[in-house]
Amino acid sequence: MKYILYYSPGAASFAVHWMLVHINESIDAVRVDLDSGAQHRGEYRHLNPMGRVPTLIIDGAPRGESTALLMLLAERHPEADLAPSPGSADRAQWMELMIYLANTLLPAMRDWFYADVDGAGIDADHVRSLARKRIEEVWVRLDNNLANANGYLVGEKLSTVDFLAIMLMRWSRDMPRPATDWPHVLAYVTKLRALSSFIEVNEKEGLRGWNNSVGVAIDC
Ligand SMILES: N[C@@H](CCC(=O)N[C@@H](CS)C(=O)NCC(=O)O)C(=O)O
Repeated sequence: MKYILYYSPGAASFAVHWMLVHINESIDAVRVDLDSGAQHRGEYRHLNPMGRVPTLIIDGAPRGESTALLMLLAERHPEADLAPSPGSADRAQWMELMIYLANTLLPAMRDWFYADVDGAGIDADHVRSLARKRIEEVWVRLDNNLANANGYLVGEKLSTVDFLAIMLMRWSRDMPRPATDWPHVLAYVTKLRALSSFIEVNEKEGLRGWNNSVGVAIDC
């Protein structure tokens, strides 16, 4: 049964969309207009009670949470080899980084972008200030990891961690210190943005900027 992905360009759905493009899965992609609040209305709220993207319909059932979806897709498509197999040397690091990004970076990003909406507006600057600190701590850690790596965050090859990390690094592009301020992160981003699947998913989502030929952000 074909996957149906509910997405918004460049949003938390991006990593899932990229992985599906990368493994050549033919999907139905349905755009959710976040600006008009479509995520909080009607049928979509039945699919995703929190009113967020992504939602991926898998065998007829709606599933959410980008990190979980990446892990699930890796399990469903072992031939794509996008997660170290259980018991392998790299498995522990893969799990640790997937959870670290989901637990630490994603919530801090949410705070950075949604401080005014999710909390009391009066506290928003303080929330953003703490979020920025947490986010930059992650870039420091990943930069250190990448200094001793071979171009990928886990082992010697592409994995779901890279889809997730690149999506989150992209989100930082208009922050006071984007992830690409860190030299090993910059080299890593440059390498992964050259992947044909990255270029293709950007085209499919209509994203401009933050690629190796332009490097300047235009869209959200
Ligand atoms: N933890 C969730 C975060 C999802 C999320 O916050 N998505 C944002 C877009 S990046 C969203 O749907 N925002 C719409 C809203 O909150 O109204 C995941 O990783 O899937």
